[in-house]
Amino acid sequence: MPESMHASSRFVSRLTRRTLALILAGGRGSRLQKLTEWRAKPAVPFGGKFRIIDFPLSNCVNSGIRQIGVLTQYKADSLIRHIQQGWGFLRGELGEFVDIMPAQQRLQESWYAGTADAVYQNLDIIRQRHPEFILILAGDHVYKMDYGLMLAYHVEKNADLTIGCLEVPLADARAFGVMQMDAEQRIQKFVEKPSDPPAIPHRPDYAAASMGIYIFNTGFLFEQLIKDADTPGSNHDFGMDIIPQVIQKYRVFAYRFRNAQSGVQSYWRDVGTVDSYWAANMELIGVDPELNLYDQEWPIWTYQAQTPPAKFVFDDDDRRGMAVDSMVSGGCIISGAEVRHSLLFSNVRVNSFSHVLDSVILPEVNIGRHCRIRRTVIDKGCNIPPNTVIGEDLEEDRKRYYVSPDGIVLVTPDCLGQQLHFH
Ligand code: ADQ
Ligand code: ADP
Repeated sequence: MPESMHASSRFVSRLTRRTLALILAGGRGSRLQKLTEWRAKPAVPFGGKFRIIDFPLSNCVNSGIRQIGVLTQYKADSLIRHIQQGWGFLRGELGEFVDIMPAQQRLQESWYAGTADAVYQNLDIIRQRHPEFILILAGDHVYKMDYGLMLAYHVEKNADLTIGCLEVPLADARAFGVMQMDAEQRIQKFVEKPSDPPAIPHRPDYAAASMGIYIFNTGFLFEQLIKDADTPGSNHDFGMDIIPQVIQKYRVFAYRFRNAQSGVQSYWRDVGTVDSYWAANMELIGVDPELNLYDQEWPIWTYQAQTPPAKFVFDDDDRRGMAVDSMVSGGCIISGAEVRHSLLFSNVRVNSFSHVLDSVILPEVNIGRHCRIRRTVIDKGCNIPPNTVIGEDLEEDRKRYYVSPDGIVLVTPDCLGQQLHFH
């Protein structure tokens, strides 16, 4: 490594060590329908053996940020369990931790009002950690990002606040905070979820959207939160209240999320709907997906259940159990059945004469004999009775299951009249 690179990685690691990451993991994500009826969106399983929150958590650890708070609220049971089981490997004696920060720490009657309130309610705990920078992240986005580069940029710009920014098609921009910057990337205007989003100059079909990723200097953040808490009528939300308030007076910069080497925008997905959830999982099966889970330089850490290898069985009549063009996790048994272009999470069983195509099957699902399942997401623990056909006649499916605008069927235990499943 050349001397200058040594110096710059030392510089970055000094910054990451002085950073506390706060992951906002409280939102409900109701557009995921029944996948988030009983669990917070960050706890939704993703990619065969992960949960969505493993992505921001892994980004922190891989970036050298090992002081992390997870702010929970809505249906946090499975989220908390997952973090306790899977993320205990950080070394407390080295000052590393993942703290779970539930709502109602400050003896207030209310749960977190908005994202800023979620942080405000934990001010005392945060203060005790003495961070110099606070990195605020959403717990429900799937992406890989080196936050160290963003921190270096924040310091270089001498910024009070830096916001991660992504170019999105203008047509989608209404779902985001949208910003306008000057030539130095200093933000001049910021509107949360505008009805008429402004395009990027010279790129009329794109807007500069906030990724909901913020780096604040700690003192500056505290001042703003305390001010906001006393502001009548505030929603106590970063995008709606805090950011629009500070851009005129302070140094607020956009950090453009691009692949540092190629200049190409990097992978980032908000798997907020059943369609986008299905599509993002399906993408992983491709030959060269944008999100490479096999990248040893940027491992995605998770809770590893103890499972035996996946097994493919020829049944008694010599029918082949097989999966092609698919990802199959540990503990699965495909016996005399055919799985094509599908993603199977851990401990799934597919029994003889059944066909599974273009589907995402969450852990512990059992698919009985003679089933045909196509373009379907099946929630954890479902027991699909023999002879079930899903995804062929959507009108029929709509009577029992949720069918998305793109025609993806979502099957949850209650649709099958089944006992809900606890672990
Ligand atoms: P949204 O994603 O619409 O926009 P929000 O619903 O507030 O904003 O969620 C942000 C994150 O905070 C999510 O991870 C959510 O789970 C979590 N969260 C929400 N309320 C919470 C609470 N009270 N306690 C704890 N966690 C909570 C935001 C920004 C936009 C930006 C998009 C990018 O406001 O400006 O463009 O993210 O996705
Ligand atoms: P996860 O699937 O996130 O690990 P659990 O193991 O707690 O969460 O739940 C598994 C299944 O049980 C989910 O499909 C969910 O629908 C259901 N479930 C979870 N918690 C409850 C609850 N409190 N009441 C009813 N059903 C629940």
